[in-house]
Amino acid sequence: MAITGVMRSGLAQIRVLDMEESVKFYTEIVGLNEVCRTDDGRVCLKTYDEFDHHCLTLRQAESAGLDFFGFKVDCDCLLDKIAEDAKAFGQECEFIDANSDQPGFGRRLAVKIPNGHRIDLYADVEISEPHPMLKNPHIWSSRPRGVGARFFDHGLLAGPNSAETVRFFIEVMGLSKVEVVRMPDGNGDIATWLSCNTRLHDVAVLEFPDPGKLHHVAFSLRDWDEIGRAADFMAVNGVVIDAGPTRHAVTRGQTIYFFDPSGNRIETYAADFAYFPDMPVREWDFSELTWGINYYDHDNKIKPSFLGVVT
Ligand code: M3P
Ligand code: FE
Repeated sequence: MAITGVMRSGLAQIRVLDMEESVKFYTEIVGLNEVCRTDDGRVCLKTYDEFDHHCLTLRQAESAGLDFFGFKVDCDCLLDKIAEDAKAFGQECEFIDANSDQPGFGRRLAVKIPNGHRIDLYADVEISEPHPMLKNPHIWSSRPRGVGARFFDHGLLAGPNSAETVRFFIEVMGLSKVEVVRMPDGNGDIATWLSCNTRLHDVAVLEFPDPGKLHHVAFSLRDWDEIGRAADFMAVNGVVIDAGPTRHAVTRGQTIYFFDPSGNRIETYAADFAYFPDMPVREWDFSELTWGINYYDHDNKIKPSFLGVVT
């Protein structure tokens, strides 16, 4: 399958309260590598298995949360087309200069989407060290640290106007709807999972009263074995786990949710089936959501923090 157009989600900038404590968490616990720091103090990080310059930028601020969520497109020329389509859809957008706040990135198109989030689109990204070996490649050049996050995987964006947000992702950005959870009254969807490649999802959208809220950013692990080892590592190191290790029946992903020191929720996630755009949409009734989220929960209870805490 040729993956063209919008290729994958691959960048998030999140706000943290204490930079040094956060860098320690993301490097030693999550296992990201620090790539660079900007003049204004942002820290750029990447997983050990990525080529792109970085996938996570930390910005120190007074409150935690998500500044923007980014997608890589296959050609810089597509940014102009998406800008036109986004404006026609009724969304504000602006271009951000190459190599400005995100070192190693070409120009970006920042679009405000209907749920109050900002989506950045970019095409040109430099390769940074360390990256996967290219010549007679070993599986890694130095042993992954911490839980060993492999790759940027997805984000769950909470906010109002989910239906319009999903329509934007599909009509302007070309994503496909993979799975939905219906509203309690069956009118519309409370949550939608969307993909632009063969991943289960690149982004998910959750209906929530406050705009621009982050439920979580997820990094992939390979399988249940890595999820289990990650849970052990988190427990030994006193990481605050919000949910898991468990499996979602929605997406079938194996998962742990945990909090960074600023209260941003992070997920380590291992998907177990590939998505293709000719697959029909899988649909959940709201009444089945407890086991949809936590497959092994027979008490039909979800921790209130899991659905209530966002940053
Ligand atoms: C995931 C996922 C909620 C469901 C979350 C699901 C918050 O994070 O990766 O499939 O209802
Ligand atoms: Fe997730």
